[in-house]
Amino acid sequence: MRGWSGAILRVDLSRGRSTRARLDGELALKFLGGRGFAAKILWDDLAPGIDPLSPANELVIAAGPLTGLPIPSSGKLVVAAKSPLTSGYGDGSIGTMASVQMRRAGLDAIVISGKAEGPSYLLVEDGGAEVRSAEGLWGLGTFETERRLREEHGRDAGILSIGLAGENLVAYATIASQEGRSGGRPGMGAVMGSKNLKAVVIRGSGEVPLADPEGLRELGGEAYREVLGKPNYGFWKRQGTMATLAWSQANGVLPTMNFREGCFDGADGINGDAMEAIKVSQRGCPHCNMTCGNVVEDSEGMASELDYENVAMLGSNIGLGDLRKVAALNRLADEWGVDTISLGNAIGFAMECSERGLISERIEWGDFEAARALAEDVVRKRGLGGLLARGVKGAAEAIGRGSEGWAMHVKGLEISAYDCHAMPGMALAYGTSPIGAHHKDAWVISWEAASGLKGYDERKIDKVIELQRLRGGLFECLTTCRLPWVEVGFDLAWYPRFLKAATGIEMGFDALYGIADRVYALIRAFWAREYGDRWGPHMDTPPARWFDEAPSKGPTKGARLDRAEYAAMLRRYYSKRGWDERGIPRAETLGALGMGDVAMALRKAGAI
Ligand code: PTT
Ligand code: SF4
Repeated sequence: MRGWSGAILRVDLSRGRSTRARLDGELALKFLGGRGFAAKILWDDLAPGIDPLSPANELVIAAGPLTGLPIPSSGKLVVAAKSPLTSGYGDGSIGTMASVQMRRAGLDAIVISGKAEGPSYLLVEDGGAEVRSAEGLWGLGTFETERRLREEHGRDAGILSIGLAGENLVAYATIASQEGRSGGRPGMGAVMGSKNLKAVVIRGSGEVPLADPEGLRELGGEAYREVLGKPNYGFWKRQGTMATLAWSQANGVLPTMNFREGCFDGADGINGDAMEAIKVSQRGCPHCNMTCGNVVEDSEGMASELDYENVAMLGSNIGLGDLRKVAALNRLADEWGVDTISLGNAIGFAMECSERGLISERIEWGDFEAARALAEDVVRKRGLGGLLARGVKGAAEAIGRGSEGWAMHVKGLEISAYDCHAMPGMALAYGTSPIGAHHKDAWVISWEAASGLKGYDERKIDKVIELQRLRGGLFECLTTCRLPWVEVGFDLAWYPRFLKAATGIEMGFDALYGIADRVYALIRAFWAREYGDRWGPHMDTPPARWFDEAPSKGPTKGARLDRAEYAAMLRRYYSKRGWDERGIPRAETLGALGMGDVAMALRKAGAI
């Protein structure tokens, strides 16, 4: 097989054993890589109902056929497991040298099960894998952990690690790399922590077998030059994702005070221009020539790498308008290995509960010291922080008294940084995202705002599906960064060409969309198998706030979603996807996607 590395490494931490198996050709062709591999492995391996924090759960680290190749922005990996936050399928994408090293080590995926006896890290080197003691690393932040492992294993080792949040099993702990890359929002870091696994270190020395190595090199060179020549390239390099903040404010979709409003009075102080004024350096993922990691000095004198989502959720969403202080919260979240989006939601939720007198703690909007202390309580699971460490859904269930109404999540995963009071298309994207409320699968909002289409127009549904196929399917399975396409207009037509040069296989967009649909249907089946009777359209419905309360100012003043219209839109979405009225893929749909076995399993479980 060309293009794929050709092997999957399985590590059982309980037994301290590892095995290397050949990559199954059918798996590669039907699921491509990355998210596709992860979904298939987790579906096949996990018994329904397992505790996500038990040894029975598996952490899958997966590459795709383009990962780590000399083409634009290919240094990404998918990290996936059953989520401790949502009890459904969870994954994330992380930019890391581990992606390049994994391919050099001849691996397409690493599947980690069991639980090590004590604090450990996994060292993967070419053919071998070894579980080593991490006694001296347990309790350290992700930056220091990585520095120490780098001293031991070399500057270019690929390292994924967890911080305090992962060790303490915070339900939205992430996996970190390179002091500013973080992946696995739905608690992938907690899954590592539950296995006593502090880090994974990967080193390889081989080459990926390619169908046309010379052709790929030439294509890559041409592609890098094309990225450099894009008109938006200069601005992107200056501001990266931070440019989105001014756009969100102008369109009234900037999460403000726990998504109560879509405009923030202090937005100018935390936008891309404000960031540029204090920017000290820039960094990014391997193989990328449009690096977007903007580094600033934070209020505690430390380097912090900023992205839009982080700044919106730890800034406007908690009423904080001082960018250096926002940067300090962001840097601490990276050190502790906790998701900034969920953390910003949790703090905003707590501030609102405090304002309404539902909790005894006083936490004012915009109070940096209180937010910092609360964030530390979350990762150490102390007091109110312990409650918030479950996520806003879990916290609202414990607090009660109507607080579910402002717990901003879908399926238990906190909403990322786009307010949807006036954006039904984006609300549908959040509602139907395969991991819970995340924008990565269908960031339809910029198109929706520019389209001029009103309300619940059918074309919005089609656009959500198209974007899910491209972003959630193509990019997550090829496992490369989607930002060259999204942000500077790098042509999608490059990707089938890269794939042909890497694998020798000609796949057009129809075939690639077919793979995306298969992966989507399988992830749905995973959720349905887990949730049984508790599954239904309510799981795909955004929080009450967007239906019941309207923003008081800005371009979206007075806007709110309509329940009946949203429900009708969701039904149309299900029907277009070949899913039933509960949002579960029909047996014929699964059959047409070559997954008759999945239909049988769902029938046996009584789900269809
Ligand atoms: C991603 C989510 C995002 S999406 C952001 S900022 W964004 C937040 N980043 C966090 C962070 O940082 N630290 C932290 N402790 N928590 C964080 N939580 C949030 O996590 C990221 C970039 C970005 S920046 C985006 S949009 C794109 N996402 C991609 C994707 O999802 N797939 C893909 N094939 N390419 C992508 N390219 C871009 O990558 P999750 P990263 Mg991330 C510090 O992980 O779980 O997917 O959630 O991976 O290496 O940090 O790059 O405005
Ligand atoms: Fe990483 Fe940004 Fe480059 Fe994408 S564009 S690969 S997120 S540095």
